[in-house]
Amino acid sequence: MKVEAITLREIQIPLVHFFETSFGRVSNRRIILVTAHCDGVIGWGECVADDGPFYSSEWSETAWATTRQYLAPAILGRQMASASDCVPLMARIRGHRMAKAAVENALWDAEAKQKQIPLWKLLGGTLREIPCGVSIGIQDSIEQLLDKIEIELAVGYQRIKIKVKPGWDLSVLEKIRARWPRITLSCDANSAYTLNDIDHLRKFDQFNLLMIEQPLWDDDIYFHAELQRQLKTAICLDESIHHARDAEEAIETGACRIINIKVGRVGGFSEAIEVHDVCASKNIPVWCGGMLESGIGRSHNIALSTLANFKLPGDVSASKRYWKEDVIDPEIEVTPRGTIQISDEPGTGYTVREDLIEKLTVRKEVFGLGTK
Ligand code: OSB
Ligand code: MG
Repeated sequence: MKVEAITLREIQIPLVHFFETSFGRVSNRRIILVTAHCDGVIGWGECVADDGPFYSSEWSETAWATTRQYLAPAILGRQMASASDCVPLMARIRGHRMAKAAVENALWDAEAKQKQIPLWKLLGGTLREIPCGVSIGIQDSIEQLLDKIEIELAVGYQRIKIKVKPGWDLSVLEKIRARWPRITLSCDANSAYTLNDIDHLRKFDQFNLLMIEQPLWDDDIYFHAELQRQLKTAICLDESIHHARDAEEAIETGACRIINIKVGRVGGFSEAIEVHDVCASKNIPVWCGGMLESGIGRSHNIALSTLANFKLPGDVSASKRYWKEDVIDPEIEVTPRGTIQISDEPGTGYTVREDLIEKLTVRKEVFGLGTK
């Protein structure tokens, strides 16, 4: 396929409910979307970068600038046998993985549509139904959090993950466990602790958690190994894993027993599959993380979650938990078993609502062969 044009677009959408982590609260999402126009087919990709450099150093503006100045020119007009051929074309550009992922995933989407096969099959997936969990942010009160957990359990979600930080951790977990001693529960610190907190972190062991996600620094692997040696609870790494070599290093040093794969964080589907395969070969289960994506990114997360080593429930949940109206049709729905059923339709199985996206667009730029 040949990339004839790339469209960059920024949409803004309010979340149904604010989402708070140890690094801050968001109420509105500002999302960069990429469309790749290839041989008459349009593929969509979503950049998961946030509206500020808080989860990672990448954010909306760096993604926009890097795509317009480096990524789009690197692939425009290029003939590719498959979407993954864009990886070497963009390799000279260091980092900027979320920006790259949006471009690469748009090409995978286009390729699946062109070949008239489901994206999940093109990625090498096999699972036909994927287990779903929810990530519940820090709330204004513990009572509010307990109410939210009750609602999500009633819907059928298979795993509850709460966000923790110093001051919103042990007492919260204690209340949850007092009410639900047996649910599958995990927590995500988004790097809120240091090794000075080791005695404090050991107290998390009493709650029988499925995992504690990213307790220490976002750029660290080595000291997570030190911490994992002192914890019974499995550590799961999110922020620290940027590519398959990071995954290998984390597994070999014993820094974690579980890995969260976010396709944006690792730079696109090709690298996500590599991370998945490394983990599979070393018997480390993975699950698919979320970044408060619109339906476009979410549908890509669903496709990725069909790979065989996605053994744990992911942060892949229903559209209505995030948006009054999602940008895809049908919206993503979860069965009473807490699963998402995988469609046999070509592409993602969800249609992008271009009319709605047009209404939500606050900025748009088209790069064609003439503008190269
Ligand atoms: O660490 O997994 C995270 C959201 C934004 C940034 C980081 C994270 C998250 C989530 C939400 O946990 C997952 C989702 O429901 O999309
Ligand atoms: Mg996380």
